[in-house]
Amino acid sequence: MTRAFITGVTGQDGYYLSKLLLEKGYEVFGLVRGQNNPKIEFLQTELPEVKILTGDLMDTSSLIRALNASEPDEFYNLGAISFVAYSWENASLTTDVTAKGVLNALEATRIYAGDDISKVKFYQASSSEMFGKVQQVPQTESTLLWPRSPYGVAKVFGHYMTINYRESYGMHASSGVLFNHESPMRGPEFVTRKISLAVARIALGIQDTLSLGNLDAQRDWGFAGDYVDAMWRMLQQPEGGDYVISTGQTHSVRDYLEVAFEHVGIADWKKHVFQDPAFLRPAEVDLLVGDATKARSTLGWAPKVEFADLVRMMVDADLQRQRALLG
Ligand code: NAP
Ligand code: G4F
Repeated sequence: MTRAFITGVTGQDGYYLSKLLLEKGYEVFGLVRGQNNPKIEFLQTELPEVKILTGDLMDTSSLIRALNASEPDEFYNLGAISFVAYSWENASLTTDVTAKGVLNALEATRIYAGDDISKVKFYQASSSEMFGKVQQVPQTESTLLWPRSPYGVAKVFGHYMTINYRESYGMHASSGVLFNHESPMRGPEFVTRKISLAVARIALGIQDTLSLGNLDAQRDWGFAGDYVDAMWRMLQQPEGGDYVISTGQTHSVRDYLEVAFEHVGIADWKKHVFQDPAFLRPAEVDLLVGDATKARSTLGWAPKVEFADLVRMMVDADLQRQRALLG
């Protein structure tokens, strides 16, 4: 049985990746932080086969202990402070977890592997946010990085540290430069889920308005279920590498609103949506669109879910949850 160890197992991607690996017959171990993390209950209900280990990316010894306990063949480092807006207010904490946490994870892996560095393959969750003020459209593995947020800067550190461990120690370490990917499991702080939740509640008459920031920002949005498959494929390659994972299509926040409201039969959505400067960012990433040619040719990976279907999937899931709450 192949064994996988996942940090960030309580997050969106942790859920889909665990599900995928369990379906493939893996034994899955997940790191959970905190002494009474409320997300454990959800994980134990939805994916009871996942074996929970406690620890924190800021505590290297906890990572070494977790690796010794799980003895993984594959290590997926998904844990991070991942909300960009939060990272300006909490830049130091974001750096400790999202940047230094990667070094801790790599170093724990090196110590765990001892003389046999080939015994574990490592995946780092890098991000299109690293492209920031984009220097090339579309963005590829070799596009110059120009991060625009403390989160983006932290991810650049983790990205280069992963490459450095590959080059310095011969570690099978891969960095997935993933563009935005969403699902019904997305946290409600992110714009897609914030909208799908509000649209469901507006359609059911529970809520009337929705406050947002920049409606013109453009993102290359894909489905999280498709993207975790790319992570797994990277670790099945003979050597580690860096891969852009994206759909190649970009849409604005406005486009997302259009499709979401249309799906519930509301044509005049503008009367429900207001712009609130509180949701504007000190520096914005205006346009992200990726070129996943390398992933297509080397990994045989391609996204399956299209933008409009993704939006409808998210609105339908929130309608179902809100109806269940109404009883
Ligand atoms: P997410 O839902 O925000 O999940 C983040 C996970 O990190 C949670 O399980 C969280 O645990 C954990 N975490 C936070 N601080 C930690 C710490 N100090 N030690 C250990 N774990 C900690 O994020 P996601 O959307 O699944 O994304 C997964 C990874 O991919 C992240 O690294 C993210 O930055 C990166 N990424 C995401 C996207 C995207 O569009 N989703 C795109 C590119 C890259 P709690 O549940 O306890 O908070
Ligand atoms: O949904 P968002 O918060 O995602 P963002 O900042 O692109 O970050 C996500 O994707 C990254 C990959 O590029 C990941 F690395 C990162 O961990 C995270 O998963 O915001 C998307 C866009 C932004 O331009 C933002 O300014 O939507 C705009 N937006 C407009 N109004 C809003 C809002 N974003 C949020 N969260 N809330 C709003 O009210």
